[in-house]
Amino acid sequence: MKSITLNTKLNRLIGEITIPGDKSISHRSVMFGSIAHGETKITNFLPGEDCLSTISCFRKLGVSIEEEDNQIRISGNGIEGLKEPIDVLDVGNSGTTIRLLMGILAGRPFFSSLVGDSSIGKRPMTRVTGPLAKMGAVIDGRNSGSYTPLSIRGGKLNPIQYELPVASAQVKSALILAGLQAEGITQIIEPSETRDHTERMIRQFGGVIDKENKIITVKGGQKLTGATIHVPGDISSAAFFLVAGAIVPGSEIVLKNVGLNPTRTGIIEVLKNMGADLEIISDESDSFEPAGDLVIRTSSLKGTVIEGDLIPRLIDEIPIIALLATQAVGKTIIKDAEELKVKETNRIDTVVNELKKLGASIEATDDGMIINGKSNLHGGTVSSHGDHRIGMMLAIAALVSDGEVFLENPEAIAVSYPNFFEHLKSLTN
Ligand code: SPQ
Repeated sequence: MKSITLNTKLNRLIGEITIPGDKSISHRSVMFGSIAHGETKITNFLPGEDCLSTISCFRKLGVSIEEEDNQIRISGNGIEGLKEPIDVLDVGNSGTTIRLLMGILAGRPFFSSLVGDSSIGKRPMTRVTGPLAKMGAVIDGRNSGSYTPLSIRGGKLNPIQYELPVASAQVKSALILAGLQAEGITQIIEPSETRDHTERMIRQFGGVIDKENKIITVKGGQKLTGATIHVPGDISSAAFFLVAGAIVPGSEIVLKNVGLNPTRTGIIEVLKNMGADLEIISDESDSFEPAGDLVIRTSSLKGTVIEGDLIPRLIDEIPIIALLATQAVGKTIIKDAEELKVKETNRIDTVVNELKKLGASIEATDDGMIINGKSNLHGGTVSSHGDHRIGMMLAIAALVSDGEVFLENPEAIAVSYPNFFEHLKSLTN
């Protein structure tokens, strides 16, 4: 699919959708199932391309993984059961796969090599390879180990006390996974709290990890045991329909099974601050990853400021929040979000350039963007630039644009939301 013509201005979106499994949690469930002893059963797994890359890498490491619909069964032989791969490990488009996998491979006494697509080739890896090398892993790669292709010869690891220079759940998780294999106690200090799925997953697999005041402590040599994991829906996927429901006139959308982990719910706070009519209608907060059902209705919106500790809690939602801000009255300022520059694309530049093509009043800043609303968007030709979140944001933008919107490279959306267009269509019938 090279390009598609998207729905143009719609009167309303009505209906109910069940949000597919969380990408971050799906990755981690396969990783932990693969390094634990015994059987792991995963339900509501996200069959997005990124998570399938994780499965393919662990199969190459000798793990038996069966897939049927959205259910996965893993027969784990412990982390010491992983085998030297005879082939390169291809992570596709997935930053989570490569960075977390490096944390695991750093402690394994064998050689492996990692590659990914052209977007992965531009994403910085020193943030992970640097501290892992300090722990004792031998890592090399293009530009002195900064970029893929990368090679790792793992082995005995020393524990580390490490203050993260950027708020990144991927770096934190890679160091936790390496720390689980080190001889002693590893401590990681976060500048701002990031998603804590790795920490929750360790406990679910019978391990111990402590967290106090942004300091995470993990002991090496723990034995993890296979578990049953139910993956809640991905709030980052739900975000596209939350925004669609808020900005398409006359809408009411019920979103079932949305993950409500507090380290991920920044989008809910922003929508509420901007005046959205959003309600949590049921909430299962006692499960290992909280989830619930939400309803969103159209309302008038006002600009806001998004900054500081809130940024890591909604980092992947910023492209769709930028669209939301074009439909709000007044100025929205997004700052402290430099990390957007090193995602699947430079998401500051891509969001600003693509939304400008549809008539938005939006400017890039060094660490974010400034949006002036409310704008009447018009048709045009836009591109996902191979970035799933940009593709979905533009598909939602088309719903409030006058005139046809042509989206180039829509296939990128399958990275995290393979049935996105089916869900969108079901709300327009
Ligand atoms: O996996 P990948 O490609 O890095 O995916 C993205 C996304 O938009 O889906 C980022 F581009 O999400 C990251 C997120 O930005 C997933 C993630 C995780 O599962 O740990 C953490 C965040 O990245 P980081 O660099 O802040 O740790």
